[in-house]
Amino acid sequence: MKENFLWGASTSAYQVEGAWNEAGKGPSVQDVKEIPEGTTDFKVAVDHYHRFKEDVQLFKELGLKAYRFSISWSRVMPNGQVNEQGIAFYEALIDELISQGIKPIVTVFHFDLPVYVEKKGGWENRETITEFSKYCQLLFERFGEKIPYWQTINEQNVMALAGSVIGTSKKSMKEKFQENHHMLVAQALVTKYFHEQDYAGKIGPAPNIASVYPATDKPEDQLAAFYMSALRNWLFLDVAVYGTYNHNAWHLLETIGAAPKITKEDQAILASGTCDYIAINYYNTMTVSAYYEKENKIDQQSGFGIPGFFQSVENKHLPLTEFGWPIDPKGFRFTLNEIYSRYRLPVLITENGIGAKDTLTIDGKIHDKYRIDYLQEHIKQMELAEKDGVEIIGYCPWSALDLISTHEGIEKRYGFIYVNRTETSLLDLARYKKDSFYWYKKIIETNGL
Ligand code: BGP
Repeated sequence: MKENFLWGASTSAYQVEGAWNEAGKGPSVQDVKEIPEGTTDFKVAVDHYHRFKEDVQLFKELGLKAYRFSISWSRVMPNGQVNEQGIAFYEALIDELISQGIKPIVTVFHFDLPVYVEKKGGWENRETITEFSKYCQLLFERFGEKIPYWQTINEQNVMALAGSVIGTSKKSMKEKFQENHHMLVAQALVTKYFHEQDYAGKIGPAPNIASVYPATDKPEDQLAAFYMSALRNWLFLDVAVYGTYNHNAWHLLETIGAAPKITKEDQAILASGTCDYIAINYYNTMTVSAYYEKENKIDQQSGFGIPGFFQSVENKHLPLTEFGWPIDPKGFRFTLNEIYSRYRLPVLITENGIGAKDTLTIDGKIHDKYRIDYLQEHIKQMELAEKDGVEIIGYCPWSALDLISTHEGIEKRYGFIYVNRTETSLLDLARYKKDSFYWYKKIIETNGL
């Protein structure tokens, strides 16, 4: 990859930190949501809040050039007021990273709306736009000089399309797309503010983008793929990059009665706060046919159907992970190219990885060859995408260390670093380097070679 490429790794606040009610932190929707039976909650997570120095040491040994994490809104503004102890935690983390030569990459909002905001109606209430702006202004003021890349909102498209699974919203499509609209306005407002203040860093959205394949060569399947992509991918990036709704996505939303109410003023705001770069999370592609009636199993990566437009189908050419997500490295190259040819903005990969049930051996090893294979194939395709001409800033796989999966507990592990705990017992929370740790270290040292 090109010089100064940001080989990194990612996490999010509620999935690693723990200390869910310490040092003035208020609850977020993730702390109070119903969790699936048999999986752990987020109260201790992997105790990164107390062990961040040890973790940053391991990141340094791994050779990370960048670490992408999120800030917990309910830790720094638990009830609308600043919690200086929360700010102090992130300040210490950021300074520790910088002192070890690791660039801090920050996501402002990753699925964890504070409960005090949710109680007032959450994103359905327009006042949340103001609350979010206050929160972002605080972060920019305190950390604006130290962060080279900011992401406004993680996987806003997943919140709109699979909110019930990840615990962010259980409402109807109509209500969710109204919430979504308010988030888009909030994102544009803070982006505009960030630019006006002339901070040194760059700011962008972080949706989960997946190219969509037609199930067959039938023209109606082609159109189905086009429409799913408009709704799942381009709606979010068109607003972030061009400041306007994608007209196909809008037509679909109107047809199913889910188009949000938007004002002239909103339109002007969207146009005035467009992004500097695009961050994306990529796990796999989607495959769809023309619509037929079918029950949909929804999670972040499963498909879904919209009557009259498209229906997700299985892609029999793709193997599945242990947790049933398709594996499609070539789709990664295709997705990166699709994004770049539409928007011509640099792309930062903020998530990519494989969830698996790792085993800690008696001598403290984790032989995660499946993870090495998965990441290696994706890196190869990313390098081909770069050769195709896509401008890529960095690659931050999910996840730097093991963390609690949003809806499948600790047993679905993603990290380079193993954390010794189970769903039901915290054990000693000790850190162990997986085989993938040593492999990724070499990848970084040789700049991908
Ligand atoms: C993305 C989220 C992450 C993470 C990842 C893996 O949707 O941004 O927070 O959870 O998916 O998902 P899961 O934990 O469900 O396997």
